[in-house]
Amino acid sequence: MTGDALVRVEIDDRIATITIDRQKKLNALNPQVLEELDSAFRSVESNEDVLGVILTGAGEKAFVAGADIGVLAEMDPARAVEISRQGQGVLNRIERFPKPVLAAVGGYALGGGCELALACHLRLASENARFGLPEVGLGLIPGYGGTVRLARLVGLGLAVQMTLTGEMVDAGKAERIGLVSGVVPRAELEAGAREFMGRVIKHGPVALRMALQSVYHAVETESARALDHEAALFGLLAATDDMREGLTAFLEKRAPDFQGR
Ligand code: DAK
Repeated sequence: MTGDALVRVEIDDRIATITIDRQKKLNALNPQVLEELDSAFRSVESNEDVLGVILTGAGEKAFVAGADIGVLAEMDPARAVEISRQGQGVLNRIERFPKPVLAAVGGYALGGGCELALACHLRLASENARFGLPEVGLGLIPGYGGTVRLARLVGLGLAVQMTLTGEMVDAGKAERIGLVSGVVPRAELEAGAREFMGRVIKHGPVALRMALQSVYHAVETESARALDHEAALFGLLAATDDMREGLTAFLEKRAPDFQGR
């Protein structure tokens, strides 16, 4: 690896914040950023102290303004396949991450940056956030899952509209169409993301992991098989201390104390 790190990880009160910090290029995704993102998520996955992850971009202007256009401009077909594999690998790791991942979007989330936010389980935007898939204007199509994940979230009509026009959607519209869960002033994004994640990770970690597994498995599977899978996960949960603790705590009218097993 050459130069300074472009991704940093901070852990505080059981939440890991992963920050992409390449501000002079609006946090655009180059191979170094993708490699560091991958190792950041790997390290957080194996850290038992971490219950949830906030992914964000440094600076006031951008979450991530896309894949690095300079890198894309130089790729030949073989390099395009490499770039594609690397990016898809990172985004798939995030989507399948066993702990909740929230994108805190403070500014532009364009192209690969929008796709990165889409790969996260939850999204919170600041008022200056802008989402868009401008790839067709560059003679490209979204290559990190945007043509798949956007339609799942906002429906086919809006996804096709955003993909074909390449136009940006502001934070208010993003909330109305279900692209983000909420919008807060830029100065409150970090605190808002932590508060949101706090409302998630107070729950049983095993239940959260299995809920994510079930929901994401279901969107790719026909209903009968998805229901079988959900039932199997439910059976596994019945063997956990957390499930017993959650049910007992309710009956005893106290807060549960989940241990993650
Ligand atoms: N890549 C590289 N540099 C970028 C960049 C990007 N995506 N976005 C911004 N920058 C750089 C600018 O070039 C500028 O650098 P300097 O000229 O100062 O060196 C710096 O960041 C500040 O940007 P601006 O001066 O342009 O700032 P403005 O406020 O005027 O404009 C903007 C902000 C976000 C509207 C504008 O920067 C912009 O339009 N940026 C490009 C947005 C974009 O088109 N994003 C989509 C990129 S395409 C694939 C997988 C994935 C993809 C493709 C293939 N395969 C699997 C093969 C994904 C493709 C994309 O994401």
